[in-house]
This record gives sequence, structure tokens and C-alpha cells, in this order.
Amino acid sequence: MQIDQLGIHDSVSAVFPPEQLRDALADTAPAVSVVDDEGARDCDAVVTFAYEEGFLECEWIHSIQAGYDRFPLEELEDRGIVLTNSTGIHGESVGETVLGYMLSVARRLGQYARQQERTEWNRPDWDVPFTLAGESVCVVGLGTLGRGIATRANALGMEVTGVRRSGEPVEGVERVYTSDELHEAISEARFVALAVPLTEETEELIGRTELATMDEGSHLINVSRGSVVDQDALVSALEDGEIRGAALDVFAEEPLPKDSPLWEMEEVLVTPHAAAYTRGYYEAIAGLVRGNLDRNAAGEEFENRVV
Ligand code: NDP
Ligand code: 7N6
Repeated sequence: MQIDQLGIHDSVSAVFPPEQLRDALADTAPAVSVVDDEGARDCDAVVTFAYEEGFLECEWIHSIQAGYDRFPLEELEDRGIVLTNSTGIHGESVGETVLGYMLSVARRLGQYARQQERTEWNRPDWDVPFTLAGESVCVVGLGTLGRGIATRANALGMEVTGVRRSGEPVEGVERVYTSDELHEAISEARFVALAVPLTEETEELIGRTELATMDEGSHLINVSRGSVVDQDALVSALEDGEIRGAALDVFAEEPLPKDSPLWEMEEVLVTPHAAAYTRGYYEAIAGLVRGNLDRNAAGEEFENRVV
């Protein structure tokens, strides 16, 4: 593939200023510029956050996200357009965020932050706070995100189990269940952390039945995609005390609508799809794009190729 013009689509501004990435790639072979929808049509390759129809004029699209659920995969395949994603770069950021959620629940930091807003000095009930050491987390999806969570949970002395399709072992995960064993896997964990891609198989993977299967004292953590959870079922499960709480970065509709009951629930932590944000994000993307430019120039296969 001949890449003379590389566009940085202005939609990446959702995560970092496009100029940062343009400058970080300035010494690569193609001419690199920041482009809008129209400008992208004149590029051989585009690096983007959003998907726009004009990208169908390009030969290679690089998504700055790991998730590729917003791209028309069949159409790209039919047209012979290469799509690469950014899996592999979020283990630290999302791993630390999920540990933050669990620490916030166990050590009651979320509760104190809410109290501080109201200038309230209330200590917790004696039997509510706990430590993470010795508590269990079941990580559903054991790729970059899942392993990032598992490694850090291990470091705090947690008992880590997980779920992946193959059931193949993963370092630092005591027991790996197959997808068929999901119910058994999630039934006794204090925390269930979702880190799977959104696919036909994983849409509403966690619904009424799964929430009823979880322990009454457990928390659901979702850093994957909102539609992996049946959100109405989650609200009911929280209201009915079927699970104790949730920490959610992703939602079926984003931004989370202002009238969602999730905003007001004491044991629910809402973050604005920001679990992966870090000021070094553009550098990680530059590394992925540079690597694939080099591979392409050497006639090798693209890394992180989706289509
Ligand atoms: P990876 O491809 O590295 O890992 C995905 C994992 O999910 C693999 O272990 C895979 O299993 C497993 N998996 C896939 N389908 C199923 C299934 N049906 N049941 C159980 N396990 C399954 O992806 P990442 O870890 O990089 O990212 C995962 C997703 O998280 C992304 O697709 C994206 O949607 C989301 N994400 C969200 C972020 C945020 O900001 N909140 C940041 C980054 C990603 P197997 O090992 O068997 O193949
Ligand atoms: C922007 C979000 C992904 O799929 O949704 C996340 O990679 C990234 C930091």
C-alpha cells in the first residue's frame, strides 16, 4: 500500500489535541496533517476516533480505540480497506481505574466524596468498609484490559478468577472459566469486572438472570461497552438489592442521560467513558501508527488488524 497522505481526523480531539499526534508523527514518510471529514477523502490513510463515510475513500483506517463496534466491518472488507485498532495500550490506564473503583468501594472513598459536597462528617457503619486483600474479583474478558485489571488486583492480594471463550489459562488468574461457565464464575465474586468487546455474543451478556446469580453484596464494574449490560435490568437489580452496587464507565447511551436513576444511586459510581484517558495517550497511538507505517513499508502485515 502506498501511503503519501496521512490524515489525523479532527474527531481524535475527544481524547487529545490532533496536533499532538500530527507533530509526533511529523518525521514519518507520509505528509501528516489534521483533517476534517472532507479532508479525509484525500488521504491514503486516516487515524480517527469517529467513523465517517468519507473514510471509504482511504486505504487504511486506524481507530484510536480498542473497540471497533462503530465501524461497518463488512463494507470495509468488501472494499478492501484495512482497519486497525488500538488494543494493547489500555492495560495500565484502565487497570488502574478499575483498582480505583474497587478501592473506592472497599475504603468508602466514593461515599466520603459525596459527603464532602454536603460538608457532612459521617463515619461509615462499622461493618461496611473492608479491605481488598482476600476479596475476590472475576474478570470477564482476559485481553489487554482484563490482564491489566488482574495483575493489579493480584498485587493487592485479591483472589482473581476470569472468563474467556477458550478457557485457556492466563498468568495471575487462579481459575479461568469458559463462556459457558459464566454463571458459575460470577456467582461468588465480590466484584465482577466486564472487559469484553461488544459483539453479537456479548450484547447484554449481563442481564436479569446474571444479575440474580451474582452475590447480594457484590459490585458490577463495566469498562467495556454499555450494551454488554442490560441497563434496565441493572437498575432494577440495584433498586431491589440483588447486587450492592456498580462502577460504570460505559453506557448504552452516552453521555448518560440526565434523568437516568444511576446518577443518584449511593452505591453507583459513574465515570464519563474516561477509564482509559491519560496524557500519554497520543504517544501510545503514535507508536502503533509508526509501527504499522514501518511494517507496510517493509511489505509486512499490519499489527492489530481487524479487517
Ligand atoms: P482484547 O481483544 O485484548 O481482549 C478481549 C478479551 O475478551 C479476550 O480475552 C477475549 O477472549 C474476550 N472475549 C471476547 N468475546 C468473549 C466472550 N463472548 N466471552 C468471554 N470473553 C470474551 O481487547 P481489550 O482488552 O483491548 O478491549 C476490550 C474491550 O474493552 C474493547 O473492545 C472496548 O470495547 C473496551 N475498551 C474500553 C475502554 C474504556 O475506555 N472504557 C478502553 C479500552 C477498551 P479470548 O481470549 O477467548 O479470545
Ligand atoms: C477513548 C476511549 C476504547 O475502546 O473506548 C475506548 O479504546 C477508548 C480513550
